[in-house]
Amino acid sequence: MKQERIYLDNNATTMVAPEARDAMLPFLGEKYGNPSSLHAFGGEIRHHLAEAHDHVYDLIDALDQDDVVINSCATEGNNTVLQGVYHTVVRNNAKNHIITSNVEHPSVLNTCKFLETLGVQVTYLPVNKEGIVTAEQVANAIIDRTALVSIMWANNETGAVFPVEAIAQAAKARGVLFHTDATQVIGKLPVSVRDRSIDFLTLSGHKFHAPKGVGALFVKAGVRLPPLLFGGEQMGGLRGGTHDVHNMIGLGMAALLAKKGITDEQTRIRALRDKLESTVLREISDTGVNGGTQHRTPNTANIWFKGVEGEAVLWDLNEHGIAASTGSACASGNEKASYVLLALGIGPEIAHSSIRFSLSRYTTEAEIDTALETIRTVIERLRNISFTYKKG
Ligand code: 7TS
Repeated sequence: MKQERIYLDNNATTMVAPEARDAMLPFLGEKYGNPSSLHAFGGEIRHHLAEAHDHVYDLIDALDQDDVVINSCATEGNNTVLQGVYHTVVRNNAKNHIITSNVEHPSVLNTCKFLETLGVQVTYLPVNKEGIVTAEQVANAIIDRTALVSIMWANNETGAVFPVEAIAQAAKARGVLFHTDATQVIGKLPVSVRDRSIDFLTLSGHKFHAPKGVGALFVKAGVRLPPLLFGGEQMGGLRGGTHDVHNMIGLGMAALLAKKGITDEQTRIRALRDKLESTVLREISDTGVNGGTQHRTPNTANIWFKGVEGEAVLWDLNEHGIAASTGSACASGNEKASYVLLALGIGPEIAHSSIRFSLSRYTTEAEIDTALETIRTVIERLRNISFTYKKG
């Protein structure tokens, strides 16, 4: 009998929504025109793309005058913003300081490290125990030379939600550009750029049931940002390259579904996450939650299990058909504790014993019940064979 598989790694990627897949199929078949062509083959595509594009505007509450550039992923968006600001502001105005946090995704951190080699000074603000930086921290770090503040809206490992609106206001008050990597909040909590304090926002479609390989970058009306990819006039000249038509259609449908589900669906997901977390904490001794629980994306639980190796837990869970994730990154063959968890002030042992469970609209209560039973069995087994684990 084929084992049932349970997917609890939705912060890594999500299943493509069947509605998005169905919407895309004609564009992998008879509707193959290039939307930049003047003839009817192009015309019919333009019409569909405009509709899909509108759904992405709606999802983040952008104005018609704003630019929403459809690109390949959040990594591309984050690079476009950081490298673009370097070219427009840092090089031209001698403002050579960028503020970010120490728990950003590598697409922000590694781009910042690269900019440091070009002479940019970067402040990596430390997060507090809750896993966030405050607007006050950001305000205090701004200096006359600050060109950009780049702070994520929600963290991928802990789900911690940053006070982005307040941080954006703090940057705006000092005339500093503000960027947020909203990859992990889109589709999970309402997102709006309507109050005009956010200059750039990046997102990735595959985190909310669009296909992989498509994302978006919001650029507020009136803000100048050069393209990362120079080419034709696609995306108003902000990103060259023939439109990725089927992926854009998938993104549009996923955006429409995400906007619709933001309340009811997310309430259900939150209840399932809370059930998973509270049952683990109640029924398995020596466990705890990493980061604050108050301001968190509704789908994420990052739990430590004293005395076990996260990798071993993952492996055992996988053997039982359950997919989750450790917070740890595997760098050049060395198992390193997650830099995000260490940044919260958690010791390496606890960080190494941590597992991220992330749910989605397709997660069922029956799956959570099965997962709970398996987690119990796996942790018990690993602790029984552990030389070091002592209850208490
Ligand atoms: N920003 C954040 C906050 C992310 O979580 C990720 C992916 C990215 C950017 C990059 O997205 P991409 O589509 O360009 O790759 N985060 C994760 C994760 O947590 N596990 O796998 C990928």
